[in-house]
Amino acid sequence: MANKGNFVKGVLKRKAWDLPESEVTPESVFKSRRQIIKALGLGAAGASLSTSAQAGLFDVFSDKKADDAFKVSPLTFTKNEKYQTSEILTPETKVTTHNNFFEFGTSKADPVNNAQGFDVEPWKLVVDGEVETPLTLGYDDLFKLAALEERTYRLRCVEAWSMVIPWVGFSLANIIKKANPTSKAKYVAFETLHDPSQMPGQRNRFVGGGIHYPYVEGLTLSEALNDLSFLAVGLYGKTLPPQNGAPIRLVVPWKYGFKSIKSIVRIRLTDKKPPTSWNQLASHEYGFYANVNPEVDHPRWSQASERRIGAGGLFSAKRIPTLPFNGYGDEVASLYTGLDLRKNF
Ligand SMILES: Nc1nc2c(c(=O)[nH]1)N[C@H]1C(S)=C(S)[C@@H](COP(=O)(O)O)O[C@H]1N2
Ligand SMILES: [Mo]
Repeated sequence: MANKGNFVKGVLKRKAWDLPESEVTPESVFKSRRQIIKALGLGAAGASLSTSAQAGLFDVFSDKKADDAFKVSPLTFTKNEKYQTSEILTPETKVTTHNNFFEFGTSKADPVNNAQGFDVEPWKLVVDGEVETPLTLGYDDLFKLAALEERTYRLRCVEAWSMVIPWVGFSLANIIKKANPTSKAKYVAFETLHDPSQMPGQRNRFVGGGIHYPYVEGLTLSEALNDLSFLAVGLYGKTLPPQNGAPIRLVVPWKYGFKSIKSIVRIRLTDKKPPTSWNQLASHEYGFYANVNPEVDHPRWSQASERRIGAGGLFSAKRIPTLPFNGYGDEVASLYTGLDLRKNF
């Protein structure tokens, strides 16, 4: 898909839709990612390889139905009335073309352009560690673990943009309870597929943004058992497109988006706090908790507001105030009583 000719062109002259991040996110965010690349000694090549989405399979400005092009199928589910919103949904074409999935490249258009060959069938998801009943689940099992429901959640990226997305899936608690945690279980560790043959970012540190793959994430057991913690197998009524984390991904709406790990192959219950990918890469910038918090700024930019992506994409996105716990404080604030959320960011 991405090819060298386009790559060279991309360095000199980007296509309109492949705007540099400096134009679509606060300048400081752009700098931070570049500084990480620089600190890793990846140099100019690292900064410019992110223009690999030059093939332009999907025009992020067009309103043509993106799902016609993706391998997705309709799902049967009920609407969970408790988790609906009067907010305007982010259009499906934006949800499926503006992505962070560094395994497929670091530009927002890279995942949609590079992930269409991603094979999710067969799939294997293992649930193990501190459990009485380890589980090994195949692709079809993922859709039968619990009755599928639709929930509309806000997704707030640490880069200060946000979306409103109707997910289809089930509470994470369902799968954890099926595995019967032992009394030692205190945390839940998650792991994304490691398959460099399918994921260009895992073959090449430039493309993958310097992350040490596989991408890993974690929650405390009480966070994981909170009803809001969700395993999504679909969005907008259909199975997940690869760029959104097919076939199964986590959605933790009160935390920054990087906690919502995609394409999960392992869920391991542990007695110790598990390592997490962004924290490993830059621990002073990305903590374990990563709760959305307008009062605790990222070291180099404010988290007090965010740009809500609507029909116009990032360019016309409205800036709105960021809410504590992304507006889910009633459900989750009690998980953190007695914890200093400035230190535990
Ligand atoms: N494995 C994996 N999971 C990931 C990421 C990633 O790069 N790799 N990016 C995270 C970030 S930073 C965000 S904001 C969300 C984006 O989800 P979306 O593309 O479905 O909107 O996925 C998260 N999950
Ligand atoms: Mo993010």
